[in-house]
Amino acid sequence: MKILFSFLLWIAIFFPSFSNDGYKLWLDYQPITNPTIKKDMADLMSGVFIFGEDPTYQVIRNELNLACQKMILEAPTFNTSDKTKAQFWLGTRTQMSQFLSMTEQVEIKALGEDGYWMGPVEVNGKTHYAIIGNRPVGVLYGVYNLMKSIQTETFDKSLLISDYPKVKLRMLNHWDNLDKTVERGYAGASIWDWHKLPGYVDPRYIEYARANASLGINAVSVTNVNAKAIVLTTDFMKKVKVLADLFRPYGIKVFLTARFSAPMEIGGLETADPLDPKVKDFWQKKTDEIYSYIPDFGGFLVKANSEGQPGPHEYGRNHADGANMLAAALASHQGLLIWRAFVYSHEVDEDRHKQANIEFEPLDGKFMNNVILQVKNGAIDFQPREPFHPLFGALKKTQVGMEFQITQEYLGQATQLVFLAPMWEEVLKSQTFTPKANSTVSSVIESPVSEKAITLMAGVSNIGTDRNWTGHLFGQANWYAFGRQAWNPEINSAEIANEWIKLTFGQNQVMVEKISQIMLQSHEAAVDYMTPLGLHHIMGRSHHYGPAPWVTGGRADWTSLYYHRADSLGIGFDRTSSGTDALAQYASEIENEWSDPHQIPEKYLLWFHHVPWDFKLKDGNTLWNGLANHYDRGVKSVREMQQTWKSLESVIDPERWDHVNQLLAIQETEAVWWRNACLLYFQTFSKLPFPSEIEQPSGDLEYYKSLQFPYAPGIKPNW
Ligand code: BDP
Repeated sequence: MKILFSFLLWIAIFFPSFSNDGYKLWLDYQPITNPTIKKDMADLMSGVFIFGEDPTYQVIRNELNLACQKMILEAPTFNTSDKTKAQFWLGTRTQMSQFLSMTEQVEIKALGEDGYWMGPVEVNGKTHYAIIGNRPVGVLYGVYNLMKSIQTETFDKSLLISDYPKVKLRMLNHWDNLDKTVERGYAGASIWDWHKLPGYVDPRYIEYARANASLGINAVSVTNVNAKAIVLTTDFMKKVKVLADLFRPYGIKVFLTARFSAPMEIGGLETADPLDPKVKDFWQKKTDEIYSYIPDFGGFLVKANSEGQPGPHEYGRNHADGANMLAAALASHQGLLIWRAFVYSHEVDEDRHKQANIEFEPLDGKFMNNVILQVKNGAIDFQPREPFHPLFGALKKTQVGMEFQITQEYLGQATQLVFLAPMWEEVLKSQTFTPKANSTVSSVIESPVSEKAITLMAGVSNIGTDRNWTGHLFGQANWYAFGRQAWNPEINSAEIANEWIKLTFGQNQVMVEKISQIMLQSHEAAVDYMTPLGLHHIMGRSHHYGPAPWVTGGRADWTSLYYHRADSLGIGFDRTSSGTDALAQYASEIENEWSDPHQIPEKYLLWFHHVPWDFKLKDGNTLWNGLANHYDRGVKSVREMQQTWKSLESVIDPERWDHVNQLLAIQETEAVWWRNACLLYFQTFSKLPFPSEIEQPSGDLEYYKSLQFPYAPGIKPNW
């Protein structure tokens, strides 16, 4: 056995370039080369004592087994009888209370349900290294943190570390259809095999649970928000139960999307009116039935009266009537009702930007306390850059949760490397100035509005059946970043990138710096070559792949023209008081500053202002030249990313290097396409020449306009 291990170690050290398809994500434990860390890990693992029994402790044992065999090429020794001899203790505060001082106990208790405390504990002259939580899942989170510190070679056994999540519900929203297609999914099919469930349990479900738990993600909604009523049938519940049972030891709760009209579709009723007693009864019975299968079921996620989905408006009721009726059915089970604020309608003659606030502000304070309003980061729709949604701050008595989109619907889908953490960080750090003078988006989502309120951050998943889970290998970094930011919305993007790179590619310092550089420049690059200076929603119709600022016809708020409003005088959407006045939905500090086209941060200029082509930008350029410069800069930035990646060929395994290298070449082509198509199109309005210092947009606008993408993934094909 020893010989085999030595052989494997030898191979691992001398052939780091073994093929790697990315399946193991950031949990691909590698042999530790740092002798001190290796010894410390070996010492710890030579005597592991877990206090008590719990299904989560079995997960911990499995993880330690796997990690040790990979990292130190030895199995851990679980000591089950004599804790005093064990080096490494794991358990909850109550299980270990007799060994902890009062101060330690108070400190650990304050870390809450999911927090953990780790470090040396001295008992009768012997030092044990301990990981302690208030619940077993806290211990599990501590174990993942320990593994991370060992893998990244930052472990220091003398340090006391404690941490806890700032947001209670850290949730993935899958937009997975029941036929295995994924709405806006770019990584293959849905990982949920509803046909083979409940009988067949795909081992991938466990890998999925591990990955989420390693980030602290503790909730998943498994079905598309454009929901089907069949999800609420008994047969389906039996399938979901299998997932819920599997995920429970990993601390993950399951949610389902509820179709508002289900009482009619599967309940035989003639109405879905939320105030109708028969409708209430339908939902109560359905909810009770789900809880009979899944006692810790999380609750429902609902998209209603948006993009054609049914909702309370059909019956003259408002969103609070709809949400509260479902919340009442869940309340006795401690379930949550997550209601989406992504509502807009083309029948309403109002700027789409304003519609959610118009609907929800009058309802502030009217929701039950187990309702969370899930608000997208911006008021339009997951654009490459959006100012924060004005509902953050505007609602004071309603719990609002964040919805980010991890899948890159508008950000290059699976052919582009765009690290989203900087974009999310920008939103989270935005000052809202309300409800408190020093409020930010992150403080709003971290603060419960009442004693019982639950805080939430949700991310629309980018996961599919591709071997590497996310289509583009760097999509994994976005899944990772979402988990880290949901745990701690204050964390900075560079730190997340650094962790992910080390866990994914290893410790080579030069490589870490170079990849980090690529990741941290990638979002700004994408904004530059797609939608600089506040442009938005100018992508291809329906599939949203590639540039199409010319889209017009049909429903106005699904066209590009509606958003960029280019004409012979200038470009941009006037949302000031002389336009739609969407700015009035923000705090006066923001409204005042942003109403002035010379004061608003330039990145939001065309989002809120229609300005002339010769408008002077801060750097002295005209708007037209500035726009051209941004588009061109975006392309150049991608070329830089490409060159940096090429320089890493010798230090990254060929399979992953080549995968990313090929995709960066596509990204470069797509960036050039974006720049050319947009500039040639906007030039038909500005009638101005391109600045001489940029690479001149080439190609023919009519050609760009004629391009069709029948194979674009993520939506149901219409052929
Ligand atoms: C948009 C997507 C659409 C989703 C919708 C939503 O294009 O497919 O159904 O958001 O969030 O971004 O409900």
